[in-house]
Amino acid sequence: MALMSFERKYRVRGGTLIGGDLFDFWFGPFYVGFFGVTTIFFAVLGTLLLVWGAAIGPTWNLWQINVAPPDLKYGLGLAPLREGGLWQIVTFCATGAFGSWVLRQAEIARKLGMGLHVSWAFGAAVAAYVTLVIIRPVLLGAWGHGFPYGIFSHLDWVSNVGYQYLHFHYNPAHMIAITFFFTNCLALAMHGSLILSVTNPKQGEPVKTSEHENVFFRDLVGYSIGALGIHRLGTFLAMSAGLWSAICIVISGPFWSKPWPEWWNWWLNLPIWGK
Ligand code: UQ2
Repeated sequence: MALMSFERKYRVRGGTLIGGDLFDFWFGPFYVGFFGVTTIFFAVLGTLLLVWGAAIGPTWNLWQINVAPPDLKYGLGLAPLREGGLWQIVTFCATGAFGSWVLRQAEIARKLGMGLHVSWAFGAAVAAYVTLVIIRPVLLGAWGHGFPYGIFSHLDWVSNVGYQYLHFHYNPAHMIAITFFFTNCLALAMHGSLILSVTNPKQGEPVKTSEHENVFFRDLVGYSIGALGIHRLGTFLAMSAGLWSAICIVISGPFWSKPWPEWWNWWLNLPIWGK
Protein backbone atom coordinates (compact mmCIF):
# COMPACT_ATOMS: atom_id res chain seq x y z
CA MET A 1 0.00 0.00 0.00
CA ALA A 2 1.55 3.25 -1.09
CA LEU A 3 -0.12 6.31 0.42
CA MET A 4 -3.40 5.78 2.26
CA SER A 5 -5.94 8.57 1.75
CA PHE A 6 -5.81 9.81 5.35
CA GLU A 7 -2.02 9.89 5.47
CA ARG A 8 -1.73 13.08 3.42
CA LYS A 9 -3.32 15.01 6.27
CA TYR A 10 -0.52 13.85 8.61
CA ARG A 11 2.34 14.65 6.26
CA VAL A 12 3.03 17.93 8.00
CA ARG A 13 6.17 20.06 8.08
CA GLY A 14 8.26 20.60 11.18
CA GLY A 15 9.09 18.70 14.33
CA THR A 16 12.66 18.13 13.16
CA LEU A 17 15.41 18.18 15.78
CA ILE A 18 18.17 19.13 13.36
CA GLY A 19 18.52 20.38 9.79
CA GLY A 20 15.23 22.31 9.66
CA ASP A 21 13.44 21.62 6.38
CA LEU A 22 16.48 20.08 4.69
CA PHE A 23 15.49 16.41 4.95
CA ASP A 24 11.87 17.05 5.90
CA PHE A 25 10.29 14.89 3.17
CA TRP A 26 9.05 11.38 2.44
CA PHE A 27 10.51 8.61 0.28
CA GLY A 28 7.46 6.58 -0.69
CA PRO A 29 5.79 5.64 2.60
CA PHE A 30 8.91 6.41 4.67
CA TYR A 31 9.69 9.67 6.45
CA VAL A 32 13.32 10.56 5.70
CA GLY A 33 14.61 13.35 7.99
CA PHE A 34 18.23 13.92 8.97
CA PHE A 35 18.16 10.83 11.16
CA GLY A 36 16.68 8.69 8.40
CA VAL A 37 19.76 9.55 6.36
CA THR A 38 22.14 8.80 9.24
CA THR A 39 20.29 5.55 10.04
CA ILE A 40 20.71 4.32 6.46
CA PHE A 41 24.34 5.46 6.37
CA PHE A 42 25.36 3.69 9.60
CA ALA A 43 23.24 0.59 8.98
CA VAL A 44 24.55 0.04 5.45
CA LEU A 45 28.19 0.78 6.37
CA GLY A 46 28.02 -1.43 9.49
CA THR A 47 26.39 -4.30 7.59
CA LEU A 48 28.95 -4.12 4.77
CA LEU A 49 31.76 -4.16 7.32
CA LEU A 50 30.26 -7.27 8.92
CA VAL A 51 30.13 -8.92 5.48
CA TRP A 52 33.74 -7.91 4.91
CA GLY A 53 34.61 -9.35 8.33
CA ALA A 54 32.99 -12.60 7.25
CA ALA A 55 34.87 -12.51 3.94
CA ILE A 56 38.31 -12.21 5.59
CA GLY A 57 37.31 -14.79 8.20
CA PRO A 58 37.67 -18.59 8.03
CA THR A 59 34.04 -19.51 7.25
CA TRP A 60 30.84 -18.55 5.47
CA ASN A 61 28.85 -20.86 7.76
CA LEU A 62 26.21 -18.44 9.03
CA TRP A 63 26.28 -19.91 12.54
CA GLN A 64 30.05 -19.62 12.84
CA ILE A 65 30.80 -16.25 11.25
CA ASN A 66 32.42 -14.08 13.92
CA VAL A 67 33.60 -10.47 14.11
CA ALA A 68 35.41 -10.31 17.42
CA PRO A 69 36.45 -7.36 19.61
CA PRO A 70 40.19 -6.64 20.02
CA ASP A 71 42.50 -8.48 22.40
CA LEU A 72 42.54 -7.01 25.94
CA LYS A 73 46.13 -5.80 25.33
CA TYR A 74 44.79 -2.99 23.09
CA GLY A 75 42.97 -1.52 26.10
CA LEU A 76 40.76 1.37 25.09
CA GLY A 77 42.92 2.17 22.05
CA LEU A 78 42.22 1.53 18.38
CA ALA A 79 43.10 -1.95 17.11
CA PRO A 80 44.24 -2.95 13.60
CA LEU A 81 41.22 -3.67 11.35
CA ARG A 82 41.77 -7.44 11.26
CA GLU A 83 42.43 -7.63 15.01
CA GLY A 84 39.26 -6.07 16.37
CA GLY A 85 39.36 -2.72 14.58
CA LEU A 86 36.52 -3.94 12.39
CA TRP A 87 34.49 -4.73 15.54
CA GLN A 88 35.22 -1.24 16.84
CA ILE A 89 33.93 0.44 13.66
CA VAL A 90 30.91 -1.88 13.51
CA THR A 91 30.13 -0.98 17.13
CA PHE A 92 30.37 2.71 16.23
CA CYS A 93 28.05 2.19 13.25
CA ALA A 94 25.54 0.13 15.25
CA THR A 95 25.40 2.72 18.03
CA GLY A 96 25.02 5.46 15.41
CA ALA A 97 22.23 3.54 13.63
CA PHE A 98 20.33 2.69 16.84
CA GLY A 99 20.69 6.24 18.16
CA SER A 100 19.56 7.67 14.81
CA TRP A 101 16.52 5.38 14.89
CA VAL A 102 15.59 6.66 18.38
CA LEU A 103 15.84 10.27 17.18
CA ARG A 104 13.91 9.53 13.97
CA GLN A 105 11.12 8.11 16.13
CA ALA A 106 11.25 11.32 18.21
CA GLU A 107 11.04 13.56 15.11
CA ILE A 108 8.04 11.66 13.75
CA ALA A 109 6.28 11.78 17.14
CA ARG A 110 6.97 15.54 17.42
CA LYS A 111 5.69 16.08 13.89
CA LEU A 112 2.44 14.30 14.85
CA GLY A 113 2.14 16.05 18.22
CA MET A 114 2.51 12.76 20.09
CA GLY A 115 4.38 11.91 23.29
CA LEU A 116 7.92 10.55 23.04
CA HIS A 117 7.11 7.22 24.72
CA VAL A 118 8.19 5.07 21.76
CA SER A 119 11.60 6.76 21.63
CA TRP A 120 12.13 6.28 25.35
CA ALA A 121 10.99 2.66 25.26
CA PHE A 122 13.26 1.78 22.33
CA GLY A 123 15.96 3.82 24.05
CA ALA A 124 15.88 1.35 26.95
CA ALA A 125 16.80 -1.48 24.56
CA VAL A 126 19.52 0.64 22.94
CA ALA A 127 20.87 1.49 26.41
CA ALA A 128 21.24 -2.23 27.15
CA TYR A 129 23.31 -2.74 23.97
CA VAL A 130 25.43 0.35 24.64
CA THR A 131 26.04 -0.87 28.19
CA LEU A 132 27.38 -4.19 26.87
CA VAL A 133 29.70 -2.89 24.15
CA ILE A 134 30.70 0.59 25.36
CA ILE A 135 29.93 1.48 28.99
CA ARG A 136 31.12 -1.80 30.60
CA PRO A 137 34.23 -2.16 28.38
CA VAL A 138 35.18 1.47 29.18
CA LEU A 139 34.67 0.88 32.94
CA LEU A 140 36.84 -2.26 32.68
CA GLY A 141 39.47 -0.49 30.60
CA ALA A 142 39.43 -2.54 27.38
CA TRP A 143 37.23 -2.88 24.28
CA GLY A 144 38.02 -6.59 24.49
CA HIS A 145 35.29 -6.86 27.13
CA GLY A 146 32.59 -6.23 24.52
CA PHE A 147 30.71 -9.20 23.10
CA PRO A 148 31.61 -10.65 19.68
CA TYR A 149 29.30 -10.25 16.67
CA GLY A 150 28.42 -13.79 15.67
CA ILE A 151 25.67 -16.28 16.45
CA PHE A 152 27.56 -19.05 18.29
CA SER A 153 30.34 -16.69 19.37
CA HIS A 154 28.02 -14.38 21.29
CA LEU A 155 26.42 -17.42 22.96
CA ASP A 156 29.89 -18.59 24.02
CA TRP A 157 30.62 -15.09 25.35
CA VAL A 158 27.47 -15.06 27.47
CA SER A 159 28.26 -18.52 28.86
CA ASN A 160 31.92 -17.66 29.60
CA VAL A 161 31.11 -14.35 31.29
CA GLY A 162 28.40 -16.10 33.30
CA TYR A 163 30.83 -18.76 34.58
CA GLN A 164 33.43 -16.08 35.28
CA TYR A 165 31.09 -15.07 38.14
CA LEU A 166 30.54 -18.76 39.03
CA HIS A 167 26.75 -18.68 38.85
CA PHE A 168 25.23 -15.63 37.20
CA HIS A 169 21.72 -16.48 38.35
CA TYR A 170 22.74 -15.40 41.87
CA ASN A 171 23.24 -11.84 40.57
CA PRO A 172 20.36 -9.96 42.27
CA ALA A 173 19.94 -7.49 39.38
CA HIS A 174 19.80 -10.45 36.96
CA MET A 175 17.05 -11.94 39.14
CA ILE A 176 15.09 -8.69 38.96
CA ALA A 177 15.58 -8.45 35.17
CA ILE A 178 14.30 -12.01 34.65
CA THR A 179 11.32 -11.32 36.91
CA PHE A 180 10.46 -8.33 34.69
CA PHE A 181 10.85 -10.40 31.49
CA PHE A 182 8.52 -13.11 32.86
CA THR A 183 5.98 -10.62 34.21
CA ASN A 184 6.08 -8.87 30.82
CA CYS A 185 5.23 -12.22 29.17
CA LEU A 186 2.35 -12.70 31.61
CA ALA A 187 0.98 -9.19 31.01
CA LEU A 188 1.17 -9.41 27.21
CA ALA A 189 -0.37 -12.90 27.22
CA MET A 190 -3.22 -11.58 29.41
CA HIS A 191 -3.67 -8.46 27.29
CA GLY A 192 -3.32 -10.11 23.87
CA SER A 193 -5.67 -12.93 24.76
CA LEU A 194 -8.21 -10.54 26.35
CA ILE A 195 -8.33 -8.32 23.25
CA LEU A 196 -8.61 -11.33 20.91
CA SER A 197 -11.36 -12.79 23.09
CA VAL A 198 -13.53 -9.65 23.09
CA THR A 199 -13.09 -9.13 19.35
CA ASN A 200 -13.94 -12.74 18.50
CA PRO A 201 -17.37 -13.52 19.96
CA LYS A 202 -19.50 -16.46 18.87
CA GLN A 203 -20.85 -16.37 15.28
CA GLY A 204 -23.63 -13.79 14.98
CA GLU A 205 -22.87 -12.01 18.26
CA PRO A 206 -21.63 -8.41 18.40
CA VAL A 207 -18.00 -7.68 19.23
CA LYS A 208 -17.59 -6.96 22.96
CA THR A 209 -16.14 -3.72 24.40
CA SER A 210 -14.04 -2.38 27.26
CA GLU A 211 -16.94 -2.92 29.70
CA HIS A 212 -16.57 -6.65 29.10
CA GLU A 213 -12.79 -6.43 29.48
CA ASN A 214 -13.15 -4.74 32.87
CA VAL A 215 -15.91 -7.08 34.06
CA PHE A 216 -13.98 -10.18 33.01
CA PHE A 217 -10.97 -9.32 35.15
CA ARG A 218 -13.07 -8.00 38.05
CA ASP A 219 -14.92 -11.32 38.07
CA LEU A 220 -11.66 -13.25 37.76
CA VAL A 221 -9.27 -11.50 40.15
CA GLY A 222 -11.32 -8.65 41.64
CA TYR A 223 -9.36 -5.98 39.78
CA SER A 224 -9.08 -4.39 36.36
CA ILE A 225 -6.11 -2.22 35.60
CA GLY A 226 -7.93 -0.54 32.67
CA ALA A 227 -7.35 -0.15 28.96
CA LEU A 228 -4.76 2.61 29.36
CA GLY A 229 -3.33 1.07 32.52
CA ILE A 230 -2.40 -2.23 30.89
CA HIS A 231 -0.31 -0.34 28.33
CA ARG A 232 1.37 1.72 31.04
CA LEU A 233 2.11 -1.52 32.89
CA GLY A 234 3.45 -3.15 29.71
CA THR A 235 5.76 -0.22 28.93
CA PHE A 236 6.99 -0.19 32.53
CA LEU A 237 7.63 -3.96 32.59
CA ALA A 238 9.39 -4.00 29.21
CA MET A 239 11.61 -0.99 29.94
CA SER A 240 12.41 -2.32 33.41
CA ALA A 241 13.47 -5.67 31.91
CA GLY A 242 15.93 -3.91 29.58
CA LEU A 243 17.20 -1.51 32.22
CA TRP A 244 17.78 -4.19 34.88
CA SER A 245 19.53 -6.34 32.26
CA ALA A 246 21.89 -3.45 31.63
CA ILE A 247 22.37 -2.98 35.39
CA CYS A 248 23.05 -6.68 36.04
CA ILE A 249 25.89 -6.80 33.50
CA VAL A 250 27.40 -3.38 34.20
CA ILE A 251 27.82 -4.21 37.92
CA SER A 252 29.52 -7.51 37.00
CA GLY A 253 33.20 -6.60 36.89
CA PRO A 254 33.19 -2.87 37.52
CA PHE A 255 31.46 -3.20 40.93
CA TRP A 256 31.56 -6.92 41.80
CA SER A 257 34.33 -9.23 40.63
CA LYS A 258 33.82 -12.20 42.94
CA PRO A 259 31.43 -15.12 42.39
CA TRP A 260 27.83 -13.84 42.53
CA PRO A 261 26.76 -16.48 45.12
CA GLU A 262 29.17 -14.81 47.56
CA TRP A 263 27.31 -11.52 47.28
CA TRP A 264 24.61 -13.10 49.44
CA ASN A 265 27.05 -13.33 52.37
CA TRP A 266 25.80 -9.86 53.32
CA TRP A 267 22.96 -11.80 54.95
CA LEU A 268 25.26 -13.93 57.11
CA ASN A 269 27.38 -10.85 57.83
CA LEU A 270 24.51 -8.91 59.39
CA PRO A 271 25.42 -7.93 62.97
CA ILE A 272 22.31 -9.65 64.34
CA TRP A 273 23.49 -13.26 64.57
CA GLY A 274 25.77 -12.82 67.59
CA LYS A 275 29.52 -13.54 67.85
C1 UQ2 B 1 -7.21 -5.27 32.37
C2 UQ2 B 1 -7.50 -4.45 31.22
C3 UQ2 B 1 -6.93 -4.73 30.00
C4 UQ2 B 1 -6.07 -5.88 29.87
C5 UQ2 B 1 -5.76 -6.70 31.03
C6 UQ2 B 1 -6.33 -6.39 32.27
C7 UQ2 B 1 -9.61 -3.48 30.81
C8 UQ2 B 1 -7.77 -4.27 27.81
C9 UQ2 B 1 -4.82 -7.86 30.84
C10 UQ2 B 1 -6.05 -7.21 33.51
C11 UQ2 B 1 -4.73 -6.81 34.18
C12 UQ2 B 1 -4.50 -6.96 35.49
C13 UQ2 B 1 -5.48 -7.55 36.41
C14 UQ2 B 1 -3.15 -6.53 36.04
C15 UQ2 B 1 -2.17 -7.67 35.94
C16 UQ2 B 1 -0.89 -7.30 36.65
C17 UQ2 B 1 0.32 -7.86 36.43
C18 UQ2 B 1 1.49 -7.38 37.22
C19 UQ2 B 1 0.54 -8.90 35.38
O1 UQ2 B 1 -7.70 -4.98 33.45
O2 UQ2 B 1 -8.34 -3.40 31.35
O3 UQ2 B 1 -7.17 -3.88 28.97
O4 UQ2 B 1 -5.59 -6.14 28.77
